Amino acid sequence: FSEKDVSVIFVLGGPGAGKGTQCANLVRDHHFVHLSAGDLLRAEQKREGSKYGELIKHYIKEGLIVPQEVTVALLKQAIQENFDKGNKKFLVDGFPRKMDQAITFEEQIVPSKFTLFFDCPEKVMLQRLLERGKTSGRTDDNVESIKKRFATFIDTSMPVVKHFEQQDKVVSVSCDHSVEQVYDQVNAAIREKIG
Ligand code: UP5
Ligand code: MG
Repeated sequence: FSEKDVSVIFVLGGPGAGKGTQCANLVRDHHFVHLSAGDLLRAEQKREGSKYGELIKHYIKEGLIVPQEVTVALLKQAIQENFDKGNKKFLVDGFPRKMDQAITFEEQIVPSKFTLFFDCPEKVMLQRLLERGKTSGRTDDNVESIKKRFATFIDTSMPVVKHFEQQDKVVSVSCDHSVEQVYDQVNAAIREKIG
């Protein structure tokens, strides 16, 4: 895709920072297509006949990053399908969370416009995830998996945020506030960058 045809905003931030919640607000008000890499992986894991089901299940429970070939292919397919229906604006949520994915996506699909980064203290994220875990049914919303997700985020995903910061392509939002207060910041960032 060319950057003229397709706008991609990466949405990054720790586990439970509120990426999905704020993306839903942006879909409502700005008509983005919301593609959560985690949701795409969970759907692929459940898909009958998927050869990656067991692999995805293991990586998610362990808080590890699924090999990029799987995730990039799922995203590429989802972008193509939505593009064919006339959609041009995409929020890519929870991706890229490893340097190799960032480079592959921008080379093989399209360069990102910018990254919306959700900055959130670990103890706030922990509390949110444990609360959600009571009803989410997610295999990774338990203390052991959450700790592993935090470690992967710091070691593997923060370098991606730093990489885009060096290109001056990151807008940070502070997330230890109500959903509405966070959305005010998100909305301001989108208006400024996209209009
Ligand atoms: N909540 C949200 N905002 C709030 C606020 N301001 N105040 C109070 N409560 C707030 O929110 C989490 C919870 O907090 C919800 O209950 C919400 O109501 C509340 P949510 O919006 O769901 O946060 P989000 O940042 O989306 O959290 P999520 O758990 O989805 O983040 P992760 O990044 O951990 O999960 P994801 O689904 O992206 O990835 C899961 C796994 O998939 C990864 O660990 C990894 O194993 C794998 N993966 C890959 O391998 N590769 C990828 O590219 C992507 C994922
Ligand atoms: Mg999410």
